[in-house]
Amino acid sequence: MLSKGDVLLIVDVQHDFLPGGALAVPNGDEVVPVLAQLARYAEQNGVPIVASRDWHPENHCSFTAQGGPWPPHCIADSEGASLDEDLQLPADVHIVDKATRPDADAYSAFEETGLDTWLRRRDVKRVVIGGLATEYCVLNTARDARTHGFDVTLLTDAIRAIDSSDGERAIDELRDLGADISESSAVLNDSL
Ligand code: VGL
Ligand code: ZN
Repeated sequence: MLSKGDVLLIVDVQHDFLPGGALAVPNGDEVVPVLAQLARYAEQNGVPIVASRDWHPENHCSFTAQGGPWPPHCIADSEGASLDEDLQLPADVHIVDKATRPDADAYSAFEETGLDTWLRRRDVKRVVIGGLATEYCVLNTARDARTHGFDVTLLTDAIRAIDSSDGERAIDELRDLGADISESSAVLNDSL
């Protein structure tokens, strides 16, 4: 279940990471209905929802033109950077934008976003995480959540990797860091 002390953190479910996007994650669209259901359930239970966005300037250092590893993606205010509408997030979702400066990349939603403070003010103890991509922004966000002292539940049916073996390694690392690795049904089912 989701209850007081929990937050639902949806990582980077943006058009550019979905099929047809500039940096599409294979089968990334499969997380959308799962996260939409979780968001509805969180809202019903008064559990806050945070959605992170990768939010780069046009000349970002992670882009190939600047010698970085990625094609241009998630350019601030572009269509590709917008959150997928099918998530149907409530109006009071807390949006966190990251990697907004040209000269630094940031894979974690905790990096220079004030997220830690925001969560502490709301007495959050556990961060329930899904989104894209498993071995980049999900991994770094979940790792930082553990470093900041939060319990972490990683939802295996609500994440997808760019590379499947890197994704498996990311899950193993988070398990070793004490994250609970579960399917969303374990969170949605009140009897568990
Ligand atoms: C991401 C690659 C580049 C992510 C962001 O959100 O996982 N991956 N920028
Ligand atoms: Zn990026």
